[in-house]
Amino acid sequence: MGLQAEWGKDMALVSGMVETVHGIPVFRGFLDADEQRSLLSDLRDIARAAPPFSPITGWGKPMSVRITAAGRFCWYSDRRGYRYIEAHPATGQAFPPIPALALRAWHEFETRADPDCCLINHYREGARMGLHQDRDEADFSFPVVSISLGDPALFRIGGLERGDPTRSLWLYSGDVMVLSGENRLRFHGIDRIKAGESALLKDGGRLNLTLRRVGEM
Ligand SMILES: O=C(O)CCC(=O)C(=O)O
Ligand SMILES: [Mn+2]
Repeated sequence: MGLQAEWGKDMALVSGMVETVHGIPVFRGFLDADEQRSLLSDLRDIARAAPPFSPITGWGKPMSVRITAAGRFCWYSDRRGYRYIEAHPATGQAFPPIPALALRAWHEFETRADPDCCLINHYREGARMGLHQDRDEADFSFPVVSISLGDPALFRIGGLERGDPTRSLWLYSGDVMVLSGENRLRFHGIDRIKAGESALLKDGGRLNLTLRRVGEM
């Protein structure tokens, strides 16, 4: 029950076009062109204070995606495994605050608490992200709110088991996607980006922000 009714309420709050793709709500063009540029400028400041890095997978290979974060937590991986960290691995400093526009997106869908992590992924041409679940957070009743900027990405979404059938959809600059309720723990990943489609990022590529609530309330 709840889910349907709640989405009805939330969707009414959000302007722009809502597409439900394979049961996942995608708010197309949630951020307009000015908002995308403004968020990007905040992200540049964050990248200066907390330089993006390529986490090492359990296999000892660097990921093709470069990562940094805003907020208290950043996802991290090295040979010891993956976890959330609270200090930048190179600078030892805390991560910068979450940009206001990203917080605004979160609050359209979740009002119980602020996110404590805004993970920022940078995909250059050829970068991808393998199928995984987001399950290192304390409370799965909080959504993961995803914002896309720059080149389009082919997002793959499956079920609750790794081997479940998957479907794919394109995420475009300004789109916001919400993984919540029964969708929260679905396996998902990025197969590829379509490089050179968007002029938003000076050197091309794609940024993805995921707002999460990592810690206990
Ligand atoms: O880049 C995306 O759209 C997805 C990123 C993702 O799944 C993650 O960072 O956990
Ligand atoms: Mn994920």
